[in-house]
Amino acid sequence: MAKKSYDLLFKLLLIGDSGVGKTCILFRFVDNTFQTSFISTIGIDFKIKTIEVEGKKIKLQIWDTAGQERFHTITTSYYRGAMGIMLVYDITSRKTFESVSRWLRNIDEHASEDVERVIIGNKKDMGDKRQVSQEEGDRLAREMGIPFFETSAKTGDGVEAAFRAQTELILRKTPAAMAGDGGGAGGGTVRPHEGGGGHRAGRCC
Ligand SMILES: Nc1nc2c(ncn2[C@@H]2O[C@H](COP(=O)(O)OP(=O)(O)O)[C@@H](O)[C@H]2O)c(=O)[nH]1
Ligand SMILES: [Mg+2]
Repeated sequence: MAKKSYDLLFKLLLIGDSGVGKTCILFRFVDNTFQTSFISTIGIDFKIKTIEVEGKKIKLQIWDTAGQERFHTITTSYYRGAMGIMLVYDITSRKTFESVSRWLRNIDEHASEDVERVIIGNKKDMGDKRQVSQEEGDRLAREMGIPFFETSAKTGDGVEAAFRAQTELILRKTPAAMAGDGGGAGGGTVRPHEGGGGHRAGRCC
């Protein structure tokens, strides 16, 4: 039988105000392309990219909103099964930065309790229009205990690093039996929060 082309499958989500560049980040990461126009109406569900982290082939299924964020109608169904959330704001729009705490509350309400979060300040290529300093982003993220990255979907700067960090966070708490060499069937969706093995990877006993 053909060998599975990946070891683990992680479901990630992009979230944040409309126009911050979520869809562009996804296209940059997966297809290495950039669109200058709004593409939020395409209504894609998710894109797939497999990356290798710590010797494991990890298939990332990355979900993008179909514009529901404009109407604040992101609910439990969007968050279901998510293991990681990339919360994006736009460094050229203070309003979108101020929304971050609201999105964090939304995540608390609707997502799994132990979902891994990363905060992203996007459009760092637009330094001349910057309204939120890197220090401010850093401070907020540190207060919340969440990793922080500035990115540019336009140049690609920081995008890969943010997804890698997110993936490593999830991998770290994946039960050792699933993440280990030759572990199980070598695939399937891993939901650490359903594993009942506590937070950190269970190299227990
Ligand atoms: N200069 C610059 N523009 C960006 C960047 N990311 C997105 N944009 C632009 O911002 C607008 C909104 O992007 P989009 O991905 O549709 O935002 P979404 O609503 O969060 O999905 C589009 O015009 C993009 O071209 C970036 O990193 N740099
Ligand atoms: Mg979009």
